[in-house]
Amino acid sequence: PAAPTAAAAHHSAAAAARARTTPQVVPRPARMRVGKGRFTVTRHTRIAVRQHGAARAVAVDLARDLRPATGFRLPVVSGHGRSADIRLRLGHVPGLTRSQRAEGYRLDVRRGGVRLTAPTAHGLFDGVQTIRQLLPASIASRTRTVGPWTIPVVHIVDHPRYAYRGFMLDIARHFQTPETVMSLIDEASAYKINTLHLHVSDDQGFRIVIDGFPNLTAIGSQGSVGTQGRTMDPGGFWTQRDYRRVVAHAAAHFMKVVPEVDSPGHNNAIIMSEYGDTANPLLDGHPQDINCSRNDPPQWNFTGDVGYSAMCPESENTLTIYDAIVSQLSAMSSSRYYHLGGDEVPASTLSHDRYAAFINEEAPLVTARGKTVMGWAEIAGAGTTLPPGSVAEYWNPASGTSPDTITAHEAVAKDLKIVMAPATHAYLDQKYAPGVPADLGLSWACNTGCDVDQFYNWDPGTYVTGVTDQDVIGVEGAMWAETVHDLSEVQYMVFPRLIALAEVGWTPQAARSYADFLPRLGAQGPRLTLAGTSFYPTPLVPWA
Ligand code: TNX
Repeated sequence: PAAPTAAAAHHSAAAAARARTTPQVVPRPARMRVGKGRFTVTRHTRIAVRQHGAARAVAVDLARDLRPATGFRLPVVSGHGRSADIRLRLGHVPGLTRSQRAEGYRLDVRRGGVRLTAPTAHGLFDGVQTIRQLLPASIASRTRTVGPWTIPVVHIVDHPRYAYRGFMLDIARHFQTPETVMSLIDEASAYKINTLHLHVSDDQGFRIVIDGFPNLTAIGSQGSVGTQGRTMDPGGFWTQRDYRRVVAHAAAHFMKVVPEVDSPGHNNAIIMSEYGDTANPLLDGHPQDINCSRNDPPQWNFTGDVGYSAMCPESENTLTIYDAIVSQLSAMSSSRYYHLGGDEVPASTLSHDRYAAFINEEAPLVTARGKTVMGWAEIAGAGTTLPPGSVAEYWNPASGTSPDTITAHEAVAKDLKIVMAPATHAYLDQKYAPGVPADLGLSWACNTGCDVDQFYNWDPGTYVTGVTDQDVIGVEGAMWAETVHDLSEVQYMVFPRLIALAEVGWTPQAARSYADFLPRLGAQGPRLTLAGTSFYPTPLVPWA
């Protein structure tokens, strides 16, 4: 960690003073008016909730969040409650448009009590995250701490800018346990991130059991980046039960899970697993015909090389394998989207026509399972036919009118929607600064660094000229895992940058400013620390 500079220390004193007076909420609410005085949570405070089901579950979660630090009982009571309670209810919020109702909420904190209203349980959950941040940072402590547990008097009407606010995690390059992923769900959802995109397969490993294709995990999960020469990176896989547990944990945090098995490239692990699967009754006995990689026969490659592997679009076996993958993952996943990958297949590996043929074969497998096709932006290229409303994830750093923005233009021309994840503003695997951190991160998109300023200072709605805000459904931070091995390394790359992206995705552009953001981000430092979340203490931020 870099030593704080004198300027940062000075900022930090100023930030601490502001923190005592101004609410430090991230993402910044769309509308917030701060009044005088404070509400105090005491050992008599109750949480009242009018409705049953999902709304009540949110109330129970709030109580559970606040109990460790306060030591209060905070009983959850049903019904209207008393004015001195923290009262949650599903109900109409005037001033929210139709689309804003999905996650909008209204929070009224008075000296005498707290009232949270939302049209949906998801909105209540978002409002609860705001309440947690309005409490002192020590609320994040996992052991009993002294209060007072006050919430400033505020009136908030809030809703997200974009419906899709994603965090992508690559569990293929290095395996991560379900527990690690569930911790990240807890941490991301606290900043109102609502989608977990799981990249479950890549050249180095296939990570989820697929019924009928035991080799995918028996063979395909054994390695990871660096396996040769680094015996501490053993690989691993999830059972379908593990996957369902993660989906359920995400659902409890109002996050939807989008699975991705990359195709037709980035799949050497699938090829290595199935190429020799001649006895599999689901295949035709000649599964070697799936291999269109540069190597024939294929061979393991545990480096970070990309672009050499591809499955053959002409092979029935290829389709059989993908049909099983798509149908089983779709059935277990909560998002309406299924991500079929589609990135980085150079014409020297598979001609563009064959690439497009592959995408055109796989897309119907996805729609047949009731899912909307999502893929990296290359899926919009010449020759592909995708249903309107399919989603292209734009990852190229090119912006404005640059010729490299072609994939975004092709996507819009085909009536696709866009998730913005330009590498220079949304790639969580890139180094913060040259050589920082020394042992983690890549730098291909960020030679001069990609710190929170880069992650904050861009507008997804105008990033590519000709792609309008109407075309964009959201943003996503992508945590590729060539260099990270465990939860704490992942957290160090993810935080604090994902918090900046969370605000890019939530807060109206006109209500965002970097200067206003920095002290609010700084206020998250003690919260992350108390929660045991490792993060990069960038010198750009006046940490509280
Ligand atoms: C490019 S971006 C990739 C990934 C790598 C990443 C590393 C994209 C769709 N593909 O395969 O992990 O760069 O930063």
